[in-house]
Amino acid sequence: MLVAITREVSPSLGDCQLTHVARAPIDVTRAAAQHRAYQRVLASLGCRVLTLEAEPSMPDAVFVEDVAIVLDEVAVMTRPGAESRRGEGASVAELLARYRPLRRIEAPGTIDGGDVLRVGRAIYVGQSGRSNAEGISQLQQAVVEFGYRVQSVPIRGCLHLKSAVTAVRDDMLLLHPAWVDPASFPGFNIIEVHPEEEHAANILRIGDVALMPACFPRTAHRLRDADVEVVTVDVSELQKAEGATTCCSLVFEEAVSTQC
Ligand code: CIR
Repeated sequence: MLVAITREVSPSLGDCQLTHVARAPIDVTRAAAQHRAYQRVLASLGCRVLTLEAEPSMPDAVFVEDVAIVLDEVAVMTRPGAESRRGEGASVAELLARYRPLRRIEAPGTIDGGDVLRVGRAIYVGQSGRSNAEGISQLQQAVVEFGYRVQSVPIRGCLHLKSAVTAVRDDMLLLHPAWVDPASFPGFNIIEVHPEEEHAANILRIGDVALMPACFPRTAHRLRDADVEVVTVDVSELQKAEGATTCCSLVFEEAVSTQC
């Protein structure tokens, strides 16, 4: 069974961090309705959706992906690059501790979960404004015993690595070449986002399904042409906060067999 940890939209979402997106008024009521629809889609795709209470004093707390990296064997609590986001992890850690042993990124390390792309035993981490070399090194030390290879990847012009690239399947990536070099991912089949849909690379993979924002039909078409099942959800208000589909959940297998 898949579990999806989510958190209700904060009433202060309009005061969110923004780096590469111009500030526009956010309709928080509409954002909350879109978030509930997102949760319903996760449930329809087989996830048991857990919902943490909103954090009124933490505008970005709905973006739970950034505060933890959940692997089969362990969860690593991050130390987000934006100071305003460092309090978001406590309640997520409390919940995650029921499912995984926890490790932590410590100061001066920083990592945002949005920079972490896991494909099989490979973990790619974006060298972004949010994730520094010390954080990436600590992540490497936290997971090496489980056989993961951590590799840092340069990005440009976007917030996180997963703004630029996500995995559609274990052998296939959806990628925006202006933000990350496809050569960083040798051996993968690469689908590029449609040039007029530069924010379209962030898909949430649930089994064989790619969940993506509804506003990127031409990239969705490219995925369907590659035989990928695409489900869409309208997250337009969350996109104004520089979020998309991966950022609003932490999805993982509830129980992991440790038997060979
Ligand atoms: C931030 O700048 O931290 C938030 N406004 C958006 C975070 C989105 N996170 C993600 O895509 N993983």
